[in-house]
Amino acid sequence: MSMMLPLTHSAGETRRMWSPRSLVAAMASLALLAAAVTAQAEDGYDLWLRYAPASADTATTARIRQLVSPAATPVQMAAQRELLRGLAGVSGTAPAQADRVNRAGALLVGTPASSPQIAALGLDLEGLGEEGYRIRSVDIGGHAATVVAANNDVGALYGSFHLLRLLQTGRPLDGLDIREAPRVALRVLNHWDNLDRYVERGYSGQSIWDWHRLPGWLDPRYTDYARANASIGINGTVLNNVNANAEVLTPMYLEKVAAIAGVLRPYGMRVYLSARFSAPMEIGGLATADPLDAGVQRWWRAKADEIYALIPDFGGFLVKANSEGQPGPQDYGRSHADGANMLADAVAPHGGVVMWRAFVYSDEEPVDRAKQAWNEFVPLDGTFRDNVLVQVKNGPIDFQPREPFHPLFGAMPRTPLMMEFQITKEYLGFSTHLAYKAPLYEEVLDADTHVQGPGSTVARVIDGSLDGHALTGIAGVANIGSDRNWSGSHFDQANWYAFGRLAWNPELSSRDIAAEWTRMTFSNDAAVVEPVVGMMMASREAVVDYTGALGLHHVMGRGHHYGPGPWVEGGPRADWTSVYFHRADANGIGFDRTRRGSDAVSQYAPPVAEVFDDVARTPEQFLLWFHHVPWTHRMRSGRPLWDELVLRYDRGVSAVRDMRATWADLDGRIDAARHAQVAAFLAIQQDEAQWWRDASIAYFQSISGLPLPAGVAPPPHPLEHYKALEFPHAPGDTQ
Ligand code: BDP
Repeated sequence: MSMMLPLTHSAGETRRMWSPRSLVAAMASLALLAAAVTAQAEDGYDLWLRYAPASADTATTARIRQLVSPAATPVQMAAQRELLRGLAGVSGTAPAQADRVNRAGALLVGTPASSPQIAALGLDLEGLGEEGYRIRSVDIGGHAATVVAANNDVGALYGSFHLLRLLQTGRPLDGLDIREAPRVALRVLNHWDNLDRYVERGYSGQSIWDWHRLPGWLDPRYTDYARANASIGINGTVLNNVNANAEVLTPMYLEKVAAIAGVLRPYGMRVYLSARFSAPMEIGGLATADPLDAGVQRWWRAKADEIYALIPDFGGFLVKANSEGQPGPQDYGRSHADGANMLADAVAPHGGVVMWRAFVYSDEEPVDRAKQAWNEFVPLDGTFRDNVLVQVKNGPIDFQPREPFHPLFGAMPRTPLMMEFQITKEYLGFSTHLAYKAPLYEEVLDADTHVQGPGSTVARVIDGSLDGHALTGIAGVANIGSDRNWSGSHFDQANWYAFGRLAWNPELSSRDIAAEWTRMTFSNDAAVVEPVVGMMMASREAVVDYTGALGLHHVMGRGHHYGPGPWVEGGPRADWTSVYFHRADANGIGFDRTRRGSDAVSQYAPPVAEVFDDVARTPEQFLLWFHHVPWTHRMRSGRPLWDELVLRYDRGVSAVRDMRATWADLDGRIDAARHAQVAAFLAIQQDEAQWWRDASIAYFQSISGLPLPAGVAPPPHPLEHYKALEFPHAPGDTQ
C-alpha cells in the first residue's frame, strides 16, 4: 500500500492537502496505513512481548517516569533495552533515564554491586540465589519508586521482565513486595533440530538455527528468541536433535555454536548440545566408543576442553543412548551409568552437566514397553556422578495426550531426575489443533508419587526438595521454528510460555498462566480474556476425548503420527503399533498392567500401585491404560464402557465446535490477521476431530461388534476408507 497523503510543503500542496475531499482521502489513507501497520505488528512475531499500549482500564503505567538502571555489562544492557522498549510501548512514552532516583515514579533496577542506590536500600536479598529478585515499592528521598533488586545481573533481568509482565497484564504497581527465585535450576529447551534445518516433530517451519550462514550471519531472531526465553526464565537450550549428528561436535560447527552462545549469553541462557555416543568413531577416527576405553575417555575430555575454550559457559551434553536405534554404552556391554559417567567426567572440570535420557525401550525385550525404563534405571540409582541428571519423560510411553506419571519419579532418590515435557504437539494435533498443554504439565507435576507419604508430588521430585538435590532440571521439547509466529500457530506460543513459567515455578496454576498469556498476547479486555482462557482450559481434554479417552494411548497414524490409526499393526516392531497398546478384541479393550497382567503397577509406590491395580479405584481417565475390561464394563456414569467411549469421541468433537463458536464471537475484539488464522485452524481442527472420531468408532466397532448408543451418528465411511488414507508428506516424521 502506498501512502497517498502529500508530504511536500509548498503552499499549493498544503492547500490541496487540507481541502475537504483530500482530507477525507487522507484520513482514509491514514486508517489504512494504521491497519497495515497493525496487521504487520500483529503477525505473532512479538509473542507475549508486544508491549501494547495499556488500555484505560489498565492504566497502571503513569507511575514510571524515570528509569535508573545500570548498563555496564551485556546483561545489564539487555535489561535496560528491554525496559525502555517495554515501558515506551505500554505507556506510550519512553521514561527519562537518569543515574539516580530524583523524582517520583522512578524505576530503579540492579544489584547492590551495580547500583549504589540499591545498596543503600539494604534490601534483604538472602535466599534469592543467582537468578532470583525482589520487586518492591519504596520511598527514595521522598520519591515514590519501584525497585527491582537482585544479587546478580541476570536476576535483575528476570525481575525486569516480571515488572513488564505486571504492566502488560494491567496489574497495579502500588505496594509491591514480590520475592521470586526459580524452584528448578536448569530450565531448558530441547530442540529436535537437525543440522540441515529439518525439525523432527516440528510443525512450525525450519529450524531457527541457520547453520549454513552461521557464524557470519547472526539472525536477529536469535536475540528475540533469547528475549522471549529470558522473559519466562528459560536459562538453557539444547540446539540439536537427540537423534544426534556427531558433526555438531566438529570444529566448524562448534564455531557456529559459539556464535549462538554469544547472542544468548546476555539473556542468561547457556547452550548445550546433544552428543552422539559414537562420535569418537564417526568424527574422531577411533575404533570404538566403549566408555571404559581409555582412548575414548581421552577423546571426550579433549572434546570438552575444546568446547569450553570456545564457550566457557557451555552447559553440557544431552544424550539419547541405546534408544530407538541410537548408539550407546550397551553396544559394548556397559551400563547407562558407565556411559553417562564417562561424559560427566569430561565436562566436570568445566562445571558442565550431562542430561542422560531414560527414554529407553527395546522391541527385543518381551517386557511391557511401559516398564522398561524403570527396569533399566532403578538398579543404577546412586551410581551416577554428581553432575549427571537422568531426564525422564512425563509418562512411561511417549508424550501421549494423557499418561499417568512416569514410575521413575520417586523411584531414584539418589539421582537428580529431570522432567522432559513435549511442547511441540506430536500427538496433540500438530500446530493446527488448539491444545493448551499446561493442564497436562500441571496434572503430572501435581501427581502424588506417595514415595515418602502423601504430598510426595512429582513437582517435589523435580525441584529436588523431596530428596535434597540442588542440581535440578526441567526440559521442554521446543515447538519453535522459522514460521513468522515462531510456533506454527498463535495458540502454540502459549505452550512455550507455560512451559517456561512452570519450569520456574512448578506450582503455578495453568489457568493463571493462561490468563497472563492471553492478556499479553491478545488483550486485557475481560470480554477476551475470559472466553479465551475458557477455550484454552478445555482444549487439552477435548483432544483426549476425540483421539481416544479413558486411558487409550498410542493409537495414531504410523510413523508421522498424524491422525488416527488404531488399526496400526505389523511392521518392524510390535511396540510401534497401536494394537500392542489397546489390545482390543471381541471381549474387551485395554492393556492389563495390573499384577495379573504386565505388573507395571508395581513400579509405583504401594499406595499408588494399589489404586492402579484395582479396576474399581483406578481413575477412569487411566482405565484402559491399566486394565483390560469387557466392552460392557459398567462405568461410573452407569453406561457400559463401549457407550461411554463413543460418547467421549462425540464430546471431543463438540468441544471443538464450542471453541470455534467462542472464537467466532471474538471477531472484532482481536486483530483481524490473527483472528482469521486461528479461525481457519479451528476449522481444520473440527474436521480432523471429526475424522479421528469417525475413524476410531469405525475401527473399534469392527472389533466390539456392538451397536452405537441411541442417537449417535454412524461414521460416514466404512473402516476401509479411513485405513486407506495416506499422508506421505506429513511434517515432522523421523528422517
Ligand atoms: C518420540 C518421537 C521421536 C523421538 C523420540 C525421542 O516420535 O521422533 O526421537 O520420541 O524422544 O516421541 O527420543
